[in-house]
Amino acid sequence: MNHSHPSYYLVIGLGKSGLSMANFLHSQGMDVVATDIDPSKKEAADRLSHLGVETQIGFHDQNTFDRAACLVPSPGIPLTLPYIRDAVEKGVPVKSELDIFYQHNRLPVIAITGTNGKTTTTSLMGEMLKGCGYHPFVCGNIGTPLVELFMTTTPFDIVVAEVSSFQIDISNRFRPDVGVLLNISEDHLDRYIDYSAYEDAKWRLFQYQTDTDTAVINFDMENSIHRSSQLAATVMAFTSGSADSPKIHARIRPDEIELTTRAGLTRIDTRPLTALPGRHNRENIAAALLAGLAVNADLNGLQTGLKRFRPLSHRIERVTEINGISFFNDSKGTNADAVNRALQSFNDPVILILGGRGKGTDFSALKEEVVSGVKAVIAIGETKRQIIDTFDSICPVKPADTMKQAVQTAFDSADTGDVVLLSPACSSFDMYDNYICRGEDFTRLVLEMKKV
Ligand code: UMA
Repeated sequence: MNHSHPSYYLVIGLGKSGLSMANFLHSQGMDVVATDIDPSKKEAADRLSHLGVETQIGFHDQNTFDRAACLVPSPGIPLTLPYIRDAVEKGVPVKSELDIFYQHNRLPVIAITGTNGKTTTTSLMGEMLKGCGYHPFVCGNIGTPLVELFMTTTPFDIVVAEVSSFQIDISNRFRPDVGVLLNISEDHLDRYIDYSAYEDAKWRLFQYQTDTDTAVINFDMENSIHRSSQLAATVMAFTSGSADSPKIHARIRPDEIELTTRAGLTRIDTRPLTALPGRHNRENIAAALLAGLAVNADLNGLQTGLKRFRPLSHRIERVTEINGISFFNDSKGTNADAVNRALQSFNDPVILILGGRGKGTDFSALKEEVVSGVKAVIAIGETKRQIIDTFDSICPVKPADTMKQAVQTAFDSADTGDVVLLSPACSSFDMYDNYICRGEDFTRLVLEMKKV
């Protein structure tokens, strides 16, 4: 290292988030060093080197961590990484992506979190705001790093950010004008000590809000009414159940959402919204409507955007039909709750392709839905053994070594009228680069099989 004075920001990880961050900090005139443990990140690093950013690729050097003025880890990198832990012990501060964004941002921000539905709700929120004439910058965990806002010339007027617990976890300032918490269920238990630590991370979204901000909260979550009473922000809640509180502004019914606005009660018929089926989607819609009202968006405009919205790929996405068997790609279903929600969307028998890299998830949370609607489970990936052990006594479980074999076995196990569903309850990293590659591979294999 040439840096004799600890004046540089050390960006750790050169995935999507780190690469944008390194570019942004450099554009702000900061001295930046970027490091990634993966040697294949050399190409990305070369582009930074051309700008004058020093890079360390294929290794991490403790000395570089210890001498930094500040560490900026990518969201996927935990603070327990020994290089980070050691540097922090020596007094090196950590700055989060969210805090750096917050420090430079001047636009109103709607930040959306939750275990499931946050990507759908974020993109729906964007579409609804467009329906009102806004120009939203839709960003965050959904795929566009937040700081990209500062490197574009497009005149956006509001930010809609999907934020993960990983991002919230290490932030000490981030204060959204509107924070949305959709739901919390078991996930990422490979990163958190226990479920309650994960829950706390999600609730931290509201930590720095004041009484001029709004917190949109699902009151069906355990302890949510009590937790909400301790927040500084104005709470606007929604419920699908029988929760009772003056803070409830949206009640979700089987075919409609009852919305309480300043103008009184409005009923929104959800039956024509076939792109957003199921109770979980009605919850996502209710949350987005409340967040829109919190920024004073026009209800008619929000509904115009809602009607225009088209579902995202890899989320219970219909691929095709072969011999009367329907194939659905739900590669984004990376935890048990998401898979339960997907299974609840079908009335026909399901052949479920399950497995991948485990995240400490307990598959037995799926047992009830598997008993009631699954004809066979096809087990793939590193969690194959665990899946066989969990379901063998209640349903036929067939192991497959590749996605191709899984698709073929699922097809062979299905009859006309059945559904083949890829909804793995696991991350994809044992077989693919990410859930998108997994979903694309599944789709490709199904379409190839159709040709045959
Ligand atoms: N790395 C190191 N050292 C380590 C470990 C990793 O250098 O010890 C490097 C890896 O080699 C890799 C980089 O760190 O090059 C990866 O960083 P990352 O995992 O943060 O991935 P990014 O590509 O920056 O993507 C992140 C989010 N990823 C995670 O939170 C895991 C993306 O969310 C997000 O879209 C993107 O920033 C833009 O903001 C993805 C995700 O899976 C979709 N999120 C989780 C979820 O939705 O459940 C939270």
